[in-house]
Amino acid sequence: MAEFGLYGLAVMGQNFALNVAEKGFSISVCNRSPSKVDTCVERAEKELGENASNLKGYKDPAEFIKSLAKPRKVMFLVKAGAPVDACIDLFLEHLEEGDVLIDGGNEWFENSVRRGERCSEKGIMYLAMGVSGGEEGARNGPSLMPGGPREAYDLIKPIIEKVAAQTEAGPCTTYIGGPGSGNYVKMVHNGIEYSDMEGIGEAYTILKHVGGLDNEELAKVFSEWNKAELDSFLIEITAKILAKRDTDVYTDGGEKLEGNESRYVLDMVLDRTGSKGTGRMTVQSAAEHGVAAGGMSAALDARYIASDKDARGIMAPMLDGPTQMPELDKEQLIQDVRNALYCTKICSYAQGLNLIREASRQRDWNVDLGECSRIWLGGCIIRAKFLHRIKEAYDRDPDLANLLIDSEFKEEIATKQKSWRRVVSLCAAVGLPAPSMMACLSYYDQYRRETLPGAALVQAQRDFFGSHTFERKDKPRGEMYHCRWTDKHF
Ligand code: NBP
Repeated sequence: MAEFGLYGLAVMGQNFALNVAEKGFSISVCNRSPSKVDTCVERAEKELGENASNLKGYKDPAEFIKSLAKPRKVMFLVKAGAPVDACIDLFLEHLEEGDVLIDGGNEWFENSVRRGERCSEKGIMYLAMGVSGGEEGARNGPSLMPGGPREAYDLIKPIIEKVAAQTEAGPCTTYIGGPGSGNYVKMVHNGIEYSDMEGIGEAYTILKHVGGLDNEELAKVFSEWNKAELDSFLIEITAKILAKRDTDVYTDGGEKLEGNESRYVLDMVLDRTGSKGTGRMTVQSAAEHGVAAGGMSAALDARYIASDKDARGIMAPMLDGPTQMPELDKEQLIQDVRNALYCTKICSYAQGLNLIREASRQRDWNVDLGECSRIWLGGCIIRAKFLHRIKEAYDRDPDLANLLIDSEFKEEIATKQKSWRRVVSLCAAVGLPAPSMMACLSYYDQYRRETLPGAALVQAQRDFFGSHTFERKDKPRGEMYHCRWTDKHF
């Protein structure tokens, strides 16, 4: 009898299944299209050596379920949305009270809450577990974010703690909280990923256009940055991308393009960015929770404008603006951009973590933000050394209102902000877009000001046209006033 079952053997499922088997657990696998079962078993034979026998393929879902030890633990990694409901329909009739169903997809958290309720009517425990790290993470150790009944988590804990990425701070998994919390934390992880990537894209643009750095120089700069405070997976791969010559490129069908060693592949990549929806969901959710997420929403907008390449082609020649780039001290510019990127990064994480905290508060998930930061240290796309420091910040003060006021991060921004302001001013002056750096600086400056005169004016405008009332500085908070602004008001 197998200890674990996995249904859905596309990119993520196959790799996750091989990972489970490699860590010494017996696993049964199954997929809607039977050919993927054969592929997975073949891969196990090729890649797992003596552990290959841990993995067994089944083409019939009923046989698949029968092969599992009770209480059964069945995970599916299928396309989010209707396919997940289809899987639940398929499995509920075969499962018994006390069994555990686990959805590892990028699902909207409220769907998981609904599915959890449906499963619990039959005594089946439902976990929704965010899996980060893409194909490579799934195969060698992802970051795993499970949410749902604690009892179900305890049943799979020994397996997922081995399968997850391992760091000095422990396996990259923890119990996140109640139903939906795992999806939510994974979703915000992806929102942060959007802003991290956008910030790096902005740094690259500035160094290329203003600094005039060529790809080799840029690759060196990013490699250098990867040795200190910016040390992260995304900076590491950026250095590699920058240095990669235009070879080893294939069509979607696997046909190799003729290589060209004299140029870089990045210079041939069209500036049209795609997105799959988790960034949009994060920004939507931030708006619904009333949490500022300017870094992430700037990154999302940047993707939309990037994907609107045709419109840019039409509008660019019509819109006026500066075109000359100034002569600047290259080394100073590199240092300034580095600092600006780091400050932007701190703000993006502050926004993402505050969003998780607010969602957690509203749903009593009790998510530990320090633990969230810890389990993102490995396996996932936003893995970064500075997450250790975020973890320490929440260890120092679990009720920390905002990362920006943690003693260490506060001090760092204080020393680096001159650079950040120089970079943002420079971009505004030369007409280079830097939406996330600019949005994050505004976020910082808004929290830096106890008094926001513009906010008072907006509230007065609301009262003028909509009688929305206002509080007064000279009266207790919560007491509302209305002005008869003109003789037409009453
Ligand atoms: P896909 O998201 O491309 O889904 C393909 C799988 O879903 C196949 O196994 C397919 O079966 C199955 N499926 C579909 Br489509 N409709 C089904 C149905 N009605 N009933 C049963 N099975 C159905 O796979 P993926 O890229 O491996 O991703 C899996 C999950 O993990 C997704 O939620 C994704 O968002 C998430 N995720 C992906 C990544 C990544 O890097 N790809 C990273 C992190 C998370 P078939 O073989 O019969 O068509």
